[in-house]
Amino acid sequence: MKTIFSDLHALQSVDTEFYRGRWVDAFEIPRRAELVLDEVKRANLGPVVGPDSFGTAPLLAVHDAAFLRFLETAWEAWAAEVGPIPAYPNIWPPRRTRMIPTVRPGAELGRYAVDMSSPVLEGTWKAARAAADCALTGARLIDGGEAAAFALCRPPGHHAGRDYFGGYCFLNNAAIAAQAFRDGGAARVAVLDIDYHHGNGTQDIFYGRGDVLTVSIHGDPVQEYPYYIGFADETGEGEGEGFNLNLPLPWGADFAAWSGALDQGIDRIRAFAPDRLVVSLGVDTFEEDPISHFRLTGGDYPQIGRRIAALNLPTLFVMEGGYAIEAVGVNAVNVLKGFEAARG
Ligand code: OKP
Ligand code: ZN
Repeated sequence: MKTIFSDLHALQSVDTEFYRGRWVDAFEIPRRAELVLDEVKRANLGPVVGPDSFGTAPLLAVHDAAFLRFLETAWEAWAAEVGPIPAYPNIWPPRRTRMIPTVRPGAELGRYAVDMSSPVLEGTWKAARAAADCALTGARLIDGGEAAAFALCRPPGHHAGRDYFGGYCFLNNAAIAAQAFRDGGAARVAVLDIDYHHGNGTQDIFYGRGDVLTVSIHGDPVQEYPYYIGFADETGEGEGEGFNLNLPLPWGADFAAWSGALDQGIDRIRAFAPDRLVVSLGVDTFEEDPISHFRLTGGDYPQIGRRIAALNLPTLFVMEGGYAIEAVGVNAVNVLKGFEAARG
């Protein structure tokens, strides 16, 4: 399969992140994407191509217009008031406030950010746009007849909602691609999120819709980021009732437990009979991941790819998390190799 990759990801780069009250070495770093790319090449997965430019229309199909304007202009406004340093919020709107726009960059950051893990930098908008373009290019390749594609997106996307960013995510690459599939004529699209963390942004974006099924296997929000969402009883609302499936697992879950959840997710997707599948591919389920608590081992990843391949759907893989730096490339590419091996 083809891999879609842009060097512009490297514009999103910080040395440190605020983690449990301390500034520590950043986990979500450019080297992650470089190592995945190296492994794509080493393993001969297929050609690596750059993204096409899609403009803002496909972003507006998923995200709020004022939110996108904010992301595009936040750095400039912050740098003018504060100086050329990473833009972090340190205030958030309390509950039950009216969301009246302000002219202060710090206040606008707090309006749209859900946490402090995703600073807005000079190149953030460019990097996030390039990642979304990678996902959209993958969707275009599949609409053009390719059986599968790998959008090597960075920054990741699945924590970004219609009008919020956080968890290292700015634009929801997987949701943007899923919506592009719909707009390209697919009647039903499924998103399978196998990142360790709940795909809260993706769930939220499609929560009221029956045309996009969202399935996520993740650390139980009672214990794990994003904490306030991702519980098993969140099944969708209105026309979307029954079209969101959360499969939370406790810390320490091994492949036996995880793979039972994958079976449930795959059964639900098969019953939905979608025209296209988007896989939010995180490999932070790995036992050595520094911020996660599942116990998958390296040998499990090809098997995941084989099981996804059995759905026999045109499949777009979209890179999300994975922070065990020495393993992120091998584990991600092993999912794709397992998929390819099963498809023949
Ligand atoms: C992004 B993706 C955990 C701190 C969490 C943000 C995690 C974002 C993960 N104690 N910080 O889903 O891999
Ligand atoms: Zn994750």
